[in-house]
Amino acid sequence: MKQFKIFTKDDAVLHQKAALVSLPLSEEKEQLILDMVDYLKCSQDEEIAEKYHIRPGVGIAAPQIGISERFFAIYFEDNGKTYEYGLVNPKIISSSVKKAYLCTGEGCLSVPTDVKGYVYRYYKITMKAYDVISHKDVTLKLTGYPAIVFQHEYDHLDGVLYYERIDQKDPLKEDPDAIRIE
Ligand code: K2U
Ligand code: NI
Repeated sequence: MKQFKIFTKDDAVLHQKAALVSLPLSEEKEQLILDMVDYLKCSQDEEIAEKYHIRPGVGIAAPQIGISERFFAIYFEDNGKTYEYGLVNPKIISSSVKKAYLCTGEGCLSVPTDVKGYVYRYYKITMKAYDVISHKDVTLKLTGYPAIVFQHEYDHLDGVLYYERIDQKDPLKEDPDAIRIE
């Protein structure tokens, strides 16, 4: 497993708008993104995570490893489906009016201390990107938890951290029109 230095909210790279990646990808960059996917897989294995002292993650974006470019890795299972992607220059091309939030709130590998509060995001998104895993341009229609995860990573490319989306005056405010994801 390639070990990465995880940059934190105190590092400027987490607060910048990342640059588009020139395509076609170099072999090195392709391998780096594959290593990021592998890192996520390893982070979800308790033994490996303990051995390397890494926090579990379902996604990791380039700025979090100190690279201000527009790509992120995804790896998680949800409702029997595996989401394994290395997305380059992702773009949200449509989104629902309906919002959703995780009832547990969110966390972040780059934010050592969790910030309590609901993070309202689009319930549904359509995202276009080049995917390193399939070596294809993909159009992903995402709903619910998967949509939340991809938006969290997409935010990193724009220098936005999840706690910036929490209502500081009323962090646990329940929007009755939003879908609460358990
Ligand atoms: O970007 C990151 O820091 C990775 C986050 C992604 C995340 C997405 C949606 C909501 C919260 C966080 C980490 O995966 S946070 C840790 C984690 C691990 C397993 C499941 C959920 C969250
Ligand atoms: Ni994060």
